Amino acid sequence: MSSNTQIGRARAGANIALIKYWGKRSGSSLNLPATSSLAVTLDDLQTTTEVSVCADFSTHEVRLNDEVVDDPRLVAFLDHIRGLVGSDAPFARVISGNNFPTAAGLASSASGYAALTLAATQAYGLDLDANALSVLARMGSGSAPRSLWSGFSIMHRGERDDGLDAIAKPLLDADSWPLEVVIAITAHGPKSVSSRVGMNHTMATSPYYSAWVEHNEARLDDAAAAVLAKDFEKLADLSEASALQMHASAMAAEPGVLYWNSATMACLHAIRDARAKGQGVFFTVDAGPQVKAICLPGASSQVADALRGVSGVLDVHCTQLGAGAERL
Ligand code: 2P0
Repeated sequence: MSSNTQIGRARAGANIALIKYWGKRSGSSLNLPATSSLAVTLDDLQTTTEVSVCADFSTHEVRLNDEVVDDPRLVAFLDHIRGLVGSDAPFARVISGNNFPTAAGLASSASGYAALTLAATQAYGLDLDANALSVLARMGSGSAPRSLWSGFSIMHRGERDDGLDAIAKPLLDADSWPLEVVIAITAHGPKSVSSRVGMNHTMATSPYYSAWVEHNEARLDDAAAAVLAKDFEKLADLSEASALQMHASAMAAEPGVLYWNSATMACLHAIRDARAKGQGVFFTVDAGPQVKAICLPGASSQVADALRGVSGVLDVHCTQLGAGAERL
């Protein structure tokens, strides 16, 4: 490798939204979300990324989990960062790895673009503040800015056309309320419909889409207050409603976007049953068939045992809340 190679390295945890993002503001190419969202960053599901930039490279090249990826979205993202440096800036080589399944409904694009944002800006020598990093990460993936922060964060939809206020802000760090997360894997392999395709199709065809946006936005302030007050029951009610209404809007699209399988539904009932018996747990489901159970500190091992016993559950992972993305 040439001696004028510059390298950046970073890691980021996946995040799980409790108040969901599903849909974009129309009429913009800046990937602006239609709704604000509130999420928790996870400790154990990590992306680690190294970016090298060098005048000898004639194109961008990306390797994910040891395989070359030909993804126009990733190339456009790298080109955008390169353009911030100058039209004669060098190309980048990216080596990235997830310690968890990619594109399976476990928020790999969030941790991926958060880690890539930090590593690429370091390699290109760009000194950006937290808000500018958020803007950049959002261009890659609307959920990615949330992974820049520890514990609980809010991704604001923003009002400006230039997207400079569509950024994530920290709400409460992981140590201040160490909730636990149990993930029930109900299918292996990538999901059938990507988040981006699923949300665009919902926007275009679902009669419930506008109701979803209106109700979800109204819920965000209450959820943020519940986090700050550590009011688990309130957060549970708001989060389950957000997840179910997101999926209801997607299912009502034409044709309907159906991410769940029968084990997904069985897990939701198991978690409802556990909660009815007094356990501190609630569910959320993202764009895929996996179920995430959010648990009060100390409650996850009992919840994990219950989910292991659900027919169709293939695997169960437990994780704590984690730190925000960082350079290595
Ligand atoms: C969320 N999801 O709030 C929601 C719930 C999936 C279901 O954010 O198009 O991969 O790259 O901005 O960030 C997934 O959306 O979508 C997502 P793009 P992204 O976690």
